[in-house]
Amino acid sequence: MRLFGSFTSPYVRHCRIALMQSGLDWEMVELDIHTSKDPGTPTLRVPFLEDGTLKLTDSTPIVKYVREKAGQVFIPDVRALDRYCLANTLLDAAINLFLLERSGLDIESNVYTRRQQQRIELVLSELDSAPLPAAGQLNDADYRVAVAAAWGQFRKRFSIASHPNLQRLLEIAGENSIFVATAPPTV
Ligand SMILES: N[C@@H](CCC(=O)N[C@@H](CS)C(=O)NCC(=O)O)C(=O)O
Repeated sequence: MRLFGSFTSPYVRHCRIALMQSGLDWEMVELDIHTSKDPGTPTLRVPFLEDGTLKLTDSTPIVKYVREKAGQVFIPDVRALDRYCLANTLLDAAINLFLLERSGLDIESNVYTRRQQQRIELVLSELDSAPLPAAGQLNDADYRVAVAAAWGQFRKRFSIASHPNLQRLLEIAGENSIFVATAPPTV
């Protein structure tokens, strides 16, 4: 099984966590989606996964596929699934602003990008109000929130200084060696 992506992407990180925890045979194929001429995915995004003839183009089916192939479960609880989706909304908005700013857009002077910023702050507050997992008991909603919060700090796209539960979640996730091993490179 081959996972295509970058070591800085939070979506790829979550897939790598699931794969490293699965015991399955897999390899990572590093891909810079912004410079690759023919990346091999219609989304023009990473991650994507190939397993024989199966091709998956989004981190959610990838994590679900890996968990189930390894005999594990992927978010059976609807409230946890909603939290997972909120973390995706946070990431999508923050990555969108990151890429728009990098492409030269003044994100302060545009009505939609200001709405994206507001969305980030509201979702952070909502995620901060959720109960915390016990150490060693993270589910895929917890991992998704943790990789999102960590990516926001890594790229300095949002602050969690006023969100103590999110800070604590990162501490709990930081006790997991695979979460630590998949952290984005600092150089
Ligand atoms: N819904 C997708 C989002 C993936 C995504 O946004 N990936 C980013 C990297 S973190 C990307 O490839 N962005 C390139 C672009 O938007 O052009 C997933 O969950 O896999």
